[in-house]
Amino acid sequence: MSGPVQFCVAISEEELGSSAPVPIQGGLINALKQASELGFTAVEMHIRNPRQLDIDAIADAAEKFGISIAAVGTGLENTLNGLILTSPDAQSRRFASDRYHEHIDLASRFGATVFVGLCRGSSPTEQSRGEYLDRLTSELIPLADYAEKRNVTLSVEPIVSSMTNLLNTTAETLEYLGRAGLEPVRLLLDTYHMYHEDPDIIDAFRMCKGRIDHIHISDSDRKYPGSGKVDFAAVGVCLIEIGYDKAVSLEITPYPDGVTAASTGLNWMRSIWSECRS
Ligand code: LER
Ligand code: MN
Repeated sequence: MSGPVQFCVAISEEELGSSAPVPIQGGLINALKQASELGFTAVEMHIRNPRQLDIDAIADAAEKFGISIAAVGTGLENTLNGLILTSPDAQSRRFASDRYHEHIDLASRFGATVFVGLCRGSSPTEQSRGEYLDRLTSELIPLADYAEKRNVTLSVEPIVSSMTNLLNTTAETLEYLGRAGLEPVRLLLDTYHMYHEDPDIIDAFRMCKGRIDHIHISDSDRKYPGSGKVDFAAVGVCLIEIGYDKAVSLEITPYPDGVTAASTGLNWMRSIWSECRS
């Protein structure tokens, strides 16, 4: 039987808009306060550039509001800054890798996991997918080693094929992580991507037992759980069954507004976890 999960929510420094799956946007310090007041026990910070942040102020705020920082999200480094770990250009890869070192340093302050999501980029053709995945492996091995020495994990997220053609299903991502040197790398599973790519979400969670470091909760429409087609009651039962005891994090659009989305999602998560346990 697993321990209690942490109820977590995505927050950002930037105003990202209504289509971004981050419910509490526009200032990390204020977001920490708001997330704590809403009843979350953890946050994941979506970071555009670690160097632009006052890390001491963030650490102080997290302590003051009694909330932990479970994860560092790097997707904005791709969507806003164009970072690509698999770029054919060595200098671009170097730049992306250097930035990942900074994210790992930031995460080490909080014992957080660092996501590998959209920064993996996409292969321009089907034929070059293998070459791109090989480059991803070459970048991840030293990063995972650097992270491990700092008590940080890297979590690779399977992502829907409309956003990338590298690692879409949970099964192929798990198989990819079987490559030599990637043993310390973990999984971030997101119910939105799983709904669209996996033949069966529950089977997908089960096959990853013991290797999942973080979970994104998001319905099939990227809104709060209960708004779409994902069977979250079954997800809750499965996560308890496989002993998952880390963060379940709302990575959802701020619909109809951020606070309503976050609190509706939190109520859903609370009811599912308490019902599954009773
Ligand atoms: C990032 O965690 C993610 O799920 C992607 O869809 C980027 O938004
Ligand atoms: Mn996600």
